Amino acid sequence: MLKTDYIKDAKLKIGNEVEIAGWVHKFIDMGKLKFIFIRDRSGQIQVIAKKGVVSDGLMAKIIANKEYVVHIKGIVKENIKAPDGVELIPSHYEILNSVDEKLPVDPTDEVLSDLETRLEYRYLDLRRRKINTIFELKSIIINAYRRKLIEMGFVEIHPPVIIMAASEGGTDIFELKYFEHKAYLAQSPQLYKQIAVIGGLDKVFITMPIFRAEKHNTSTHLNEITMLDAEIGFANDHDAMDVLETVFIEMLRAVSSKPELLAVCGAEVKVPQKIKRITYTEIIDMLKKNGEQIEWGHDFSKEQEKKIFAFVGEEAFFIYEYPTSIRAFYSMPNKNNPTICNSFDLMYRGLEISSGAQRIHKIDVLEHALKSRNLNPQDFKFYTDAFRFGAPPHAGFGLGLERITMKICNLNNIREASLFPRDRTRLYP
Ligand code: AMO
Repeated sequence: MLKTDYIKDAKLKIGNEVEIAGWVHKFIDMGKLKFIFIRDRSGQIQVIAKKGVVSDGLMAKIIANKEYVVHIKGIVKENIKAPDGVELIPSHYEILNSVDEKLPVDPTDEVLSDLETRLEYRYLDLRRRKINTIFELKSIIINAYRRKLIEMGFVEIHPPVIIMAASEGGTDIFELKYFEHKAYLAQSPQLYKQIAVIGGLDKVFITMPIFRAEKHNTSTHLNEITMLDAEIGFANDHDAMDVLETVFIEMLRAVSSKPELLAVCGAEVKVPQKIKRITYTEIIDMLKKNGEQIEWGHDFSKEQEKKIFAFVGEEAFFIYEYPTSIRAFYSMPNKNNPTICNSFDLMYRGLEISSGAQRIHKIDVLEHALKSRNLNPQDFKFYTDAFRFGAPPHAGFGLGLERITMKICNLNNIREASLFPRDRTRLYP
């Protein structure tokens, strides 16, 4: 390795020799004294640009070009005037790589660029502390999800991404050529996680990329996301909400244990003990009482979701028992009132971050549900056949990782929560 320590750790080793490697963040010329600030993923350190170690020629290059890649060996010293009271006295200074052109995006945050330019040069944007922290937090979120479900006895499975039938219905699906057949990119692992449960795996979870060919560009939609799914055998919608509640609280707890990372994003996270459950019908009544124009049976607009958040007054809550007509075909109609189904959404900070349901497990009800949505049961034969040989009642949910990350990190646009976002116009880089 070219370094003994990350800069954050090197700063704790007062009096010791360390080796660090990173980028030239900035340069300060105070006449006799010159300082170079070196940055890596963990932070920055002030390095004295000592004559003899840093030649005049080298120094001129560094002054002219931020973002040179350097390797420095030296002793860590206390200096109350330096940031964090620490600086590095170098004994060896080596340039590992240079910068060819003027930087199109400034990793030091001195000059801010618009989102489109930042995404174009993501490798430079990512060097910014806030931006790489978003992805550190995203990694903590997905790992908390995985860890908690494994602890609860779930098995991680890996369904296909190339599929032959739309898992969420006919629209919004990317078509592709699969040798001499027509195939699609998965909109979700829905049908496969259900088949896995019917197959006896009982409690399964998935983390995978999924694709939605939605044409509209919004600040909360992407065309490729990472979906976190779970499916549970011998369970109903309330059992699935119980699991989602446990795992979501665990995800919030995991990020709240890193306040220093949240602070970089200007974010704070409160961890609830319980998550309130409110029916769709109660929400409609609440909206109407507050003068909103909405009829029972309609889905909420993004604006209405924000208003609901204000009326309910909780950061996280479930809305359940949606009208059957606005939910996916596999959602189980309620046995006392089939116009509603045993489905739910999890709302967080005014945005739907997850949806789920108890599934239809009776073949006749399932075929009827497909036909009533103008879907051909023959196209779903690989799936519907599984229900003829002893399918247990089951339920589950899917969470959008980018939406959770966006809300936790206080981001205005979901693209910020995707390393290389795919939207209506962006397929590159
Ligand atoms: P649904 O289609 O509601 O449900 O998706 C579940 C969650 O995935 C996220 N999501 C998106 N995020 C960003 N951009 C998009 N275009 C996008 N589409 C979906 C959201 C959403 O809540 N199979 C069911 C889940 C289940 O019932 O188990 C499903 O896919 O956070």
